[in-house]
Amino acid sequence: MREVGCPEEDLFSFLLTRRQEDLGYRNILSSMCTPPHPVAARAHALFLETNLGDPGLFPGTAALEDLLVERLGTLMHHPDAGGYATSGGTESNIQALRIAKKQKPVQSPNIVVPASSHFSFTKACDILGLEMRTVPLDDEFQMDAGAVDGCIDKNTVALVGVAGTTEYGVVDPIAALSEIALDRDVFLHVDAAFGGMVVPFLDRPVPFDFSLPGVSSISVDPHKMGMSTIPAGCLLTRDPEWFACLNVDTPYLTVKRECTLAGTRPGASVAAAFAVLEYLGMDGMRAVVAGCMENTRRLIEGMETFGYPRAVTPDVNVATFSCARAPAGWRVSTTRNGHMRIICMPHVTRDVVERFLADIGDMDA
Ligand code: 0PR
Repeated sequence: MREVGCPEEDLFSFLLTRRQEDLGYRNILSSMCTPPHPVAARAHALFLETNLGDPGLFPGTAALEDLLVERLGTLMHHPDAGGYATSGGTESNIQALRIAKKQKPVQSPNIVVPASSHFSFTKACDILGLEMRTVPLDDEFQMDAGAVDGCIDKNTVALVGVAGTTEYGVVDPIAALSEIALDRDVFLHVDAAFGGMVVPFLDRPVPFDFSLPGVSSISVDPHKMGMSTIPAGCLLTRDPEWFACLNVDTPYLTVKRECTLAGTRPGASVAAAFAVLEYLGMDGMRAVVAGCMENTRRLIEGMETFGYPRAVTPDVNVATFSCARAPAGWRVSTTRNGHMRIICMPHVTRDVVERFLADIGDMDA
């Protein structure tokens, strides 16, 4: 550290220089994040110093967290769901598996996940000492439900399905997984970190949530399609009591027990997440999602006109192509199978899609 502090103007000019090295979202087609909605930024600023790790000091902010859980639970067809605001999909997935593992104490616990599952499950298995059993995908990049039953045994503590896969944007056959989970009496966690804020707003939503009786818990991230500030995730459980198994004693705090993974937790991004839902309502979210889906369709159609076929028709706003190279200046990502991957987030407007397609056309010319 410096012996004597830096003048504020010098400091901020240094910070600004670094900030200007960041890429603007303008040409980023590879991210599941997006600039926060203006009401999210405004709410965030209002709650900067709040800490949900000691909720008795911030009862107003804690009440907002409860409201966020109630809103998201309702969206997932279970207004009485338990839940709390996490730092994102990774923490939600870890915590869901912690609950599942505690509910079924066995010698060598395993979980059954689709080959498409996010790498946060690899972290979770490492931390929790779980064996990860991977189920292959079908031609549509969905978990092959027919192969699930054979992977489950007496040591299986959880089955995982993904609603809106990270790489191909498809929803696993959650209804079939729900049946299997009930039949085999296994905890079913649905990773809807991305799709949880998309699928409920589609014209014809595929069932993936608590409306399916076998679904035990759901991850859903406001900091992705919920246009909140970072970090804002949420873990929801069918039974609020399930969180009790994670409780540790916190004798000197305003609350005497805590089930969260993090101690100190931001209230700002939770207020931001709530603000967006409240401000837009179902109607506003449907409009945002309809726009993203329309842009996804236009992008796919445009790419195919240039001879770059889609890898799959996605259920959410993730488009993938057989296309080896992106035009200069654009950030796209590449899936493990080598497909170009573009996420049509709210900042990827129709105008952005048309500019990208024009550049693809020029590249071929
Ligand atoms: N589950 C799913 C289905 C996800 O897609 C992700 C992240 C997670 C869990 C983990 O969520 P957190 O990152 O919030 O812990 N999906 C994105 C990905 O890995 C995250 C991301 C976002 C990556 C923006 C890059 C980026 O620029 O692609």
